[in-house]
Amino acid sequence: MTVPTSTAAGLDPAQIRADFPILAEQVHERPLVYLDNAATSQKPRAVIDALHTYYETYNANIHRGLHALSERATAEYEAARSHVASFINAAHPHEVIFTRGTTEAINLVARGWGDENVSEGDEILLTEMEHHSNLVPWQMLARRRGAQLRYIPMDDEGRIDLEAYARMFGPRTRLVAVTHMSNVLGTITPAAQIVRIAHAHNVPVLLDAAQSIPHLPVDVQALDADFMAFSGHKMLGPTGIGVLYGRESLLDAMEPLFGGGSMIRVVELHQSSWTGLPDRLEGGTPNIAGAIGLGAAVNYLQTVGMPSLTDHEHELTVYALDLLSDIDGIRLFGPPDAHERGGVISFYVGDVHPHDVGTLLDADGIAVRAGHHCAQPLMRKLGVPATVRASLYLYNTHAEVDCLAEGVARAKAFFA
Ligand code: 7TS
Repeated sequence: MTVPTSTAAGLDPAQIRADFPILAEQVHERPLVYLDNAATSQKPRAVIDALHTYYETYNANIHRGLHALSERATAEYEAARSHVASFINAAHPHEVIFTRGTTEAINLVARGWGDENVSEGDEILLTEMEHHSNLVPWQMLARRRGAQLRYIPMDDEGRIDLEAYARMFGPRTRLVAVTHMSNVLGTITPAAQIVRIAHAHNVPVLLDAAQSIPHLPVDVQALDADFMAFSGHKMLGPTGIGVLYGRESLLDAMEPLFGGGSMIRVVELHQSSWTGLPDRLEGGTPNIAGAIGLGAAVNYLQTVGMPSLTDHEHELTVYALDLLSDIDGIRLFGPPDAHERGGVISFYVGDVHPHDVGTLLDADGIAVRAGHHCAQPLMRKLGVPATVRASLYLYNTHAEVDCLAEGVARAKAFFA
């Protein structure tokens, strides 16, 4: 693996960029400026190599064969689980359940925990800034079980009103499910306080950590979170692999969603019994290559050092907010103070439709996302149909932020 540079003065993006082959690509004959990291991140060579090596040298199914390749594949798959567990400081590797991504992880909890623990008249607390994948599974659960969804008051910049939140708890409150970082506003939520207040009422908390784990040091034990969901592809890993972290006692009590191979102890014709964690919740052949790739991604992030990655992104966010706010007629969403947020920057320029801004930026080789970002209720709250969203990661540079600001100013002038 190529060792990235990380010094006390911070990481060196030039050195980091050399590890990401795609960043040397041209788009529309212009150097690629990739600012769509909240949708998915690019992959370092260490991750691409881990996938190659698996398929080229030890591809086999896991936990089954008694042959050498299967033993190696099993060892690497389980090593990846241990890397992820130590990355988030889980108490045990078996508290890390591999899923397809955040969406599957949240659905697993809504079915496997929700169907067992939520009944008619019970309440689930959410926010209006959730990604659809931390909203629709709870709507489905509420419909199945006759439960109610209640929304924690927050301002337009995604700051949760903790006092109002604390007053929402009652005998019917069963779960709090909130994002740890908004994929539209960039707001970092006060997760530890949210958990502390919920636990005072014996209510568990699920954190949607899809946008936080790739960008912030996260310690599940310090946060005392009960469930946490995240996706490998947003943190330098492959698509099709993600994680449900769960406290052992909660995972143990959960019903499996997928019955099949690997998750059983004994199968009879009319009944079966389940095996223990983590296999019980991972029925069927998993994404072996994906998990191994995610393990390599986590190693890469640890070598860079999450604190220096966070510092670099913070510096770029301050710079980007500063440059963009100088553009006439721009409306920037999310907290203006970069200390309250990560590097996800949504905006609207004058009367120009976000899709038009996105198309013009693309012509300059700049990749951003324009749309509702799978957060339609939040768009409604903000009073816009869509936003343009630039999202930063460890390999982005000040020069790329300059390109973005110049591109947005040009788009504004073009449509004036
Ligand atoms: N939760 C949050 C906060 C997200 O940002 C996303 C994906 C998900 C859940 C779902 O993750 P998945 O990997 O299961 O799809 N967010 C985005 C986005 O903002 N643009 O594209 C995907």
